[in-house]
Amino acid sequence: MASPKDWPEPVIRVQSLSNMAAIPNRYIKPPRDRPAINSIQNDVNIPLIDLQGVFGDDSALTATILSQVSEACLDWGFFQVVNHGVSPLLMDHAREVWRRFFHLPMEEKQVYANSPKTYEGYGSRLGTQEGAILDWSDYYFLHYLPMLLKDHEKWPALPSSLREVIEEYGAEVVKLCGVLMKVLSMNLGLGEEYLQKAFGGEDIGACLRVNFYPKCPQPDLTLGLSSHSDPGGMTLLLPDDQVPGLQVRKSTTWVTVKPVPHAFIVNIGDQIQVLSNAIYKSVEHRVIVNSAEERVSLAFFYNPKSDLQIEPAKELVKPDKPALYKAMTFDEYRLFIRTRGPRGKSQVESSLIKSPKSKLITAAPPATAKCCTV
Ligand SMILES: O=C(O)CCC(=O)C(=O)O
Repeated sequence: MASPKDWPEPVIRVQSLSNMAAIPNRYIKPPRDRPAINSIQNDVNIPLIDLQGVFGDDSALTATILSQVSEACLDWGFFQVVNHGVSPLLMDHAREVWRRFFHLPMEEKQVYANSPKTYEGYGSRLGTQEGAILDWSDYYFLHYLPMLLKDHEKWPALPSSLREVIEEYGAEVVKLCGVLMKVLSMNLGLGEEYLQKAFGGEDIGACLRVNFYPKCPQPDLTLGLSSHSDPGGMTLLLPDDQVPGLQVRKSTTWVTVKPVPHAFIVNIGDQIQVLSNAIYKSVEHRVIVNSAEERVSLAFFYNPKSDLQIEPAKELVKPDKPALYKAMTFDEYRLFIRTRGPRGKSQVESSLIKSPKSKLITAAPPATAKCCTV
């Protein structure tokens, strides 16, 4: 399966549709996938963890933080972190510079129109299946690492500060990802550098997808981003500070995350599910939109080096817990989402990925879930 060179249909920018009275049929989801916005609970939360001092001199504090992260990974696969070391000012700048990019005239943005070959640039769909029902969002996708793939010429030249701000933002977020990888590795009982080494050491991959969700005249009929788990290793999301929209699946409910100011939302991706032999699981999430306000989010994906074989850590494979997944490179793995688009957890649960010996006890949760607001 190779990436096609072009989109199967002419690309329509969702931003150009946001003033219509009704959304085109292409964006109307089947009833089971629509956001059910009438059963909201305010008493559930994804965990919030203060990372201050995580690897400082106070070993009791380190142990407490590690245990909070461990619990969050096991219970939710999602958590928010504060006091994480990334400058709050830089976080605000990064989001605002991208918001300004999406408000540039269309001709400026079209210069960077992407293709499904690499997805780099300005895009409006994930997946290449002709006739697919689309999501209500545009995005910009770029490579931050490895150095070989980073190319400032493929990043927007306007606003004029964008390249510099994103360079600096990426460096700080990569540092934070390194800290979190160490925490996850230790919590799994592996050496503290284990996960980082398994990802390729210095040669890891990192990409940024900036999501732009325009106002939507009929938000009850569509989704900003369909349910999916992240194919990569770990994601650090900088959400919109004003507009909620991210929903995380918790068993049979959807929980709407209310972001804490200047927190990152961290989630486990499929590659860590594979490496941890499903001790940690990636979790489905999706985005709802609204008619009153646009929304901008920055998803920073921390991934294995793309041509390394990723498989369950030998240390986590036991006679009573065989390797649940086959070895596969991330290059091979991500072709699925790149061709089929976001499809819940169907990839990591599919027989293409699972090892024949596996008897995975986790069944995919039912397709419909109720809503909660966090
Ligand atoms: O916009 C969001 O809150 C989530 C984005 C996301 O899930 C993604 O980019 O994969």
